[in-house]
Order: sequence, then structure tokens, then C-alpha cells
Amino acid sequence: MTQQISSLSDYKDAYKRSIEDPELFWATQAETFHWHKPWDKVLTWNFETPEIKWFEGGKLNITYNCLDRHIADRGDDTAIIWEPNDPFGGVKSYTYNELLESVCKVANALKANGIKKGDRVVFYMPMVPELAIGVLACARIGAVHSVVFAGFSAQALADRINDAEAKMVICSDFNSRGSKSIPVKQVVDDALAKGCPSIEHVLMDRNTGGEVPWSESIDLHWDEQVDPQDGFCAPEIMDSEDMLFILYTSGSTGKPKGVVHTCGGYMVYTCYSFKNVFQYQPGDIYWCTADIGWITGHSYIVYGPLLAGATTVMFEGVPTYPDAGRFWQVCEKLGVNQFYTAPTAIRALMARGDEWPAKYDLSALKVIGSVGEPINEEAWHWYDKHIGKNQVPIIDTWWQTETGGIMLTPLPGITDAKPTYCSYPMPGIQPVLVNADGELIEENDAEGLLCIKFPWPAIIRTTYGDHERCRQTYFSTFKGMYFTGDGARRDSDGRIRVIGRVDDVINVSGHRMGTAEVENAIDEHPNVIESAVVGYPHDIKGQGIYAYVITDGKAGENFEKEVLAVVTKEIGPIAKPDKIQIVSGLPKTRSGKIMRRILRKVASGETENLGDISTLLNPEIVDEVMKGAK
Ligand code: 7RM
Repeated sequence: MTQQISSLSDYKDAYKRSIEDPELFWATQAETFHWHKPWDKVLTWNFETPEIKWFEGGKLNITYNCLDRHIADRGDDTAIIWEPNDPFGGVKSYTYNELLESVCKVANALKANGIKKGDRVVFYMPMVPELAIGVLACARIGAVHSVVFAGFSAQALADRINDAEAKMVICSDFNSRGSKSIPVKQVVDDALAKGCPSIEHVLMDRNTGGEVPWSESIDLHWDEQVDPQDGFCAPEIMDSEDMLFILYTSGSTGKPKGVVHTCGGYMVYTCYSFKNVFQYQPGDIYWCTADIGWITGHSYIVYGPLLAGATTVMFEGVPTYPDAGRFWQVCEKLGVNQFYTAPTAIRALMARGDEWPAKYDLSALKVIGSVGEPINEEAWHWYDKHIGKNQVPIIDTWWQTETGGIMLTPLPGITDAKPTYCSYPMPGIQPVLVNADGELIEENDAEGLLCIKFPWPAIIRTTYGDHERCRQTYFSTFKGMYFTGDGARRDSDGRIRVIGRVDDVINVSGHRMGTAEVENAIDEHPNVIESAVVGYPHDIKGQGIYAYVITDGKAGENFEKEVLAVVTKEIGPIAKPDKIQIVSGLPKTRSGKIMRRILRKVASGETENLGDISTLLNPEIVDEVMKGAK
């Protein structure tokens, strides 16, 4: 088991060692896992091309380390507790023994249907145990999983299936979220109808039961395929740098890209960070409320906790169903010790009133965490007072799909916590601030662009099928550094606060979205000539989506509704603009670039200090844009 820091001097010592001799530091952590063959070389790296290899030549299977390794000591301990959407639906749990058997059965079913090492399998499923089991089953046989958040549209799903050239989709029949029932299988069929030539089979789990469209040649029933299988499946022996999974994420340009993580480094880093950041102790009940469709769910519901032999809670529902006390009711019922959620959920629950958390016993909590977007001061204090009762350390964790694991965070009870600051780097993480010219900002009490200057084991390896895009996006802006896309400030004591994206990515309720992606969707409306999308401050969502749209003048009275429908169809409901403003033109520079700076200011309600508009091709449009602002 990887080492656990337990005091400030431990942290300082671990950090120092990790910087002075990163290879020794990470090799020491890696040695605590089961390797079928030890590595030949700890690290090879080049941030120009980029090429990064950790534990090269090492052979392992991550599920052996998540499951088999724990069987002797804690086979009867609970691995997963599943809390259904329906509060009276009945908790389901899996011991490590049971989870291993379930994973093996699914792994055998995948093999029986032609899935082998290296094949891509897309998941489009709600938060049911079969999702975690299916993901692990892929890893068991060396198939590459790509989980698509089940709120994405058929079009978005088809795009991801095709980019990954996936052989199989694994889905459920329906999804219950709150009081709604969502026809998941139907969305998969709609995606396939758009043309997904690589798909051979759809494996469907009966979640709610109910009528679904069925094709005898393509569709397979989970229980019919899985139940008859043998309960053991030997783990496929993987190279440390073999692909573990692809996860699609939005960037500032084009379609979402497939972030690739590999087996060895991801395993070492997610386990190490999980144990240290949450200070997990044997017997603790840990709950991360994220969806496995996002990186937080991959690293801190499935892999990190299971690698550490922890008990991890998986929640199917939403924070406000049946009422705004649900999170706290579940914390009380299960005796949750570590709770990890997003600022958007905290703000939404804060708005419902203090009486909800007050109804429940939250005294088991030892650590409460936040992730996904900057947490504002008010939400931080509410979380501290009403959930932590001013006794429980808050960890504001900063990281990204591309970083694989938590990078900046206070360590609870070990380093100090300051509201809105992600504070300090994890051991092995070397963050720097640079200015727009790429010059290092050495002094404290300064702002800059956040880069990381040395590789860590879970760093992105490539973007699937397009290595150049990976180089371009993350490694070309500043020579020899990984650029995060975030702006940050460092206070006089060296704590870091991540302010937000400096590129055309917005963060809506903790969901990352490319403004270009939303614009492309809006432009699909037949009456739209051009659109520009920006983020603006939103009380609950963190950022809202503001769309400026030029129409052909023939748009009907339902235009706004139609735009929302088109975005829902192209991407999904999470990308729907909160505000739509019809304009006759967009402020553009002489080279034809939209001046988003102005649009951002207008969207946030600013009407003065628009800055220099003299370089605009059409300065007269600014007045119109301002007058029509919503
Ligand atoms: C884990 C995750 C990444 C982007 C990142 C930031 C923002 C995430 C924080 C944060 C301020 C935080 N992966 N972000 N955590 N900003 N404080 N604690 O969210 O790939 O979906 O998003 O999210 O802008 O670049 S992600």
C-alpha cells in the first residue's frame, strides 16, 4: 500500500524527496503494488513531442491490484455500497470477494462476445453498480473503456463512439434520476442510427425494466450473457504504458478530445492521492458524489478507493430528490467519513436553507472535499459551518481530466486550509506560474498562468488518434511545460488559488464545455447565421452560458426554444444556454476575430470599462449589444 503522510513534517519531507529524486520517490510508491514483472525504467519524458513513460517494461493488471490483492486480508470487507435514486429502494453492497467474482463474470462475457485486449468499449449508463463492474471488467481483459456521461445526446454519443472506433456499447434500459425516467437504450439506438460502423454489439443491463427497442443481431442482454459465465477470469497482463481508458473532455476548439490514461502511472497516482488527500483509514466509509462519466468518478469512486481497499459509495440519484436533505440523510444512514462533492451542489443546497443539514447527524464526517470549479467564499463558509460544524477540514482539490488525479489541495488536518485556495501541491507535483510570454513568475502575491514543469505518474499521455492535438493543446503554449489552461494566484505564503479558465472553455455546474462546441450546436439551427458563446457569473452554476446569435431575420416566435432543442440534440441538456440575445452583428477585429472580451463583459452585466474598442471593425455594434443585454 502506498505511503500515507500523517503530519506536516511528513508532508514537507515527502514533498522535498519527491522533487529531489522523483524517480526514487515514485518507485517507492509503485513497489507497494503487485507487478507481474518489475519495470526496467522508472521514467522517460520529453515535454516537446510529448512522450512520457512511467514504469516502462513493468507488467501489471490494475484490477488485480484493486481486487485480487485485497482478497486474502479483506475479502469480506465492503468494496462498494450502492445507494439507489429511490430512498426506499434498498442499498446494495459488494464485498471485495463478490466484486471480484462479478467483474470476472462480466470479463468472461465480454471475451465470449469477441472483446479482446486493446478493443474500445463505450459505456452509456447511469450510476448503477454494473457501470463500475463493467469498467473493471474491461480493465481485467485489457479492453479500453470510454465512459460517456449518460446526459449526453445521441449525437454526442455517436461522435465519441466513432472517434474511439468502439466495438461495443454497454448501456442500461432506462435511468431513474429524481422523479424522471430516461430512455437510455433508445438514445444508444438513435446514436447507432447516425452511423457507428465499428459497433458489433450493444450489451444492455436491465435496470428499471420496461419495453425497449431490440435488434436480435446487435443487442445482447446483460444477465443472459453474464449469469452463465465462470466466476474467475485471469487478469490480462498489461504493460505499464498500455492504454487503460479514454475519457472525452472539452477544449477551446473543435470536438471533445479523447484523453488517454495508461495503466501503471495512473494506478500509482490515484491510489497515492486517494489515501493521502482523504486520509482514508481502514473501516472508513468514503463517498464521492460525482458521476463515473467524469474523471472524478473514474479516479475517486472506482480506481483510487478500490486500489486502497476502501469502502466507496456509489449514488444513483440527485442532491435534491426526494428533497434537499438527501445528501445528508445518506451521510447519516451510511455513516460517511469522507464526503467529496462539487461547489455547484453546495451552492444549490445552500440556497434551499440551513434546516436541511440540521436534520441529520453528520458527526461521522472527518473530511469534506470540493472539486470541479472554484468554490466561492460564501459556499466555502456554508460548507464549513453547516456540514463540517466548524470541526471538519475542507479540502478544495484542483485537478483536471488530463492530470488523472488531484494536484493541488490542502491535506486535511495536516496543512492549513484557506477559503477558496487549493493551497499546496501534492508530493511529486511541481506547479509554476508564468506570464503571457512564458516567463516564470517567481515572487509570491502574484497572478499568472498555471503550468506544471515536471511529469507525474497520471499525466495525460496522448489524445486518442491525434497525438499532435495533445502536443498543440498542452505542451506548445509554453516550452517544456504542461499548460493547464487555468489562471491562478499565489498568496504571500505560497498557497495557490485557481481562478478559472483563461481559454475558451467554460465551467457550468462543474461540467467543462467548449464555447466553440456550443456555438457549433447553435449554428445547426436553420435561421442562425453566426453565434458567439461566453460564460458569465451564475449564482448556482458557477458560470452560466450566454449566447449571442445573428439570425437571418426569419426566425419564428419559438426561436429561443428551438435553439435550446437544437443544443440538447447536438450535445445534451447540460449545454443549453441560460440566455440568448439576438444581435445584428458581433464585435470583430479587423482580422475577423470575435472580441470575446467585450461579450464577456456585457454578459456579466458590465457596461463601463469595456476596454479599447478602437481596433474593432464595427465599433457601432457594441452599443447595440449593450442595449439588448439580458
Ligand atoms: C476534476 C475536474 C478541469 C477544470 C480545471 C479548472 C476547474 C477543477 C477546481 C477547478 C478551481 C478547483 N476535471 N477546476 N477543480 N477550479 N478550483 N478546486 O474537474 O477536466 O472536468 O475540469 O475545472 O478550470 O481546469 S475537469
